[in-house]
Amino acid sequence: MATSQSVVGEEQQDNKLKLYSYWRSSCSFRVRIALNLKGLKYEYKPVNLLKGEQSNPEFLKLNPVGCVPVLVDGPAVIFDSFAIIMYLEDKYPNHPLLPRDINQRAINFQATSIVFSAIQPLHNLGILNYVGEKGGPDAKIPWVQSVIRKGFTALEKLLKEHAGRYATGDEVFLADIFLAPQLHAAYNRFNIQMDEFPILARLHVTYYEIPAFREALPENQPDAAR
Ligand SMILES: N[C@@H](CCC(=O)N[C@@H](CS)C(=O)NCC(=O)O)C(=O)O
Repeated sequence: MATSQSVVGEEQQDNKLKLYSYWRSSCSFRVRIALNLKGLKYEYKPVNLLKGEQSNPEFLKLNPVGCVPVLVDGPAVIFDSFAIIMYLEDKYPNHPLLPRDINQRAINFQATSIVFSAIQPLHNLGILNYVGEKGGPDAKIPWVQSVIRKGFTALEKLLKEHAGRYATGDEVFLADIFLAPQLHAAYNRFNIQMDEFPILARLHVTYYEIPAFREALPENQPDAAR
């Protein structure tokens, strides 16, 4: 994986996959897992969220929302982790990320949606800054913990009926790609007590055994703060 230092002023000239990512971004982590599972090599383009590079005019041309991740695949520029992963699934069929069974697919979408609509957006950087401004810095962690606990309670109930070795059976699918980064953040950043969530706690351990997940870990990215 090649690395470049800045998003500013770079041309999109070649056809190599490029991923605009921030090491600690859970949304970028999802896409890194999907790329790795599909065996796709990509150029890593760091966007430093703490320095505000997501609001840089050059970056806003790629993603007007001002968020990572963004995938560039030749002329295609795609933002939003779910859209990117669905694009990868359609274009690169190697290692399908969705099961064929429609019920199992629906469970994958349900679990995925809990993470991408009921957990992560409620504790992203912008929201946390707002909570900190309104309630003081000490308000941030309790807020994140309550959001994650609520989402994990729903996930634990959902997966009780469906989990196998992985979230929705014995193969790695979309739900796992969304769960692993959320679990990593819960353990490593937000100190969530996991006793109430035995299935999720077991999955967290299992994900570390998969090379595609390990290589996508925040701490293994070129822009990781050491
Ligand atoms: N729905 C988007 C959400 C993207 C998102 O929230 N990205 C975060 C990092 S995980 C970000 O770039 N935040 C920057 C900010 O809030 O300023 C996705 O799944 O890609």
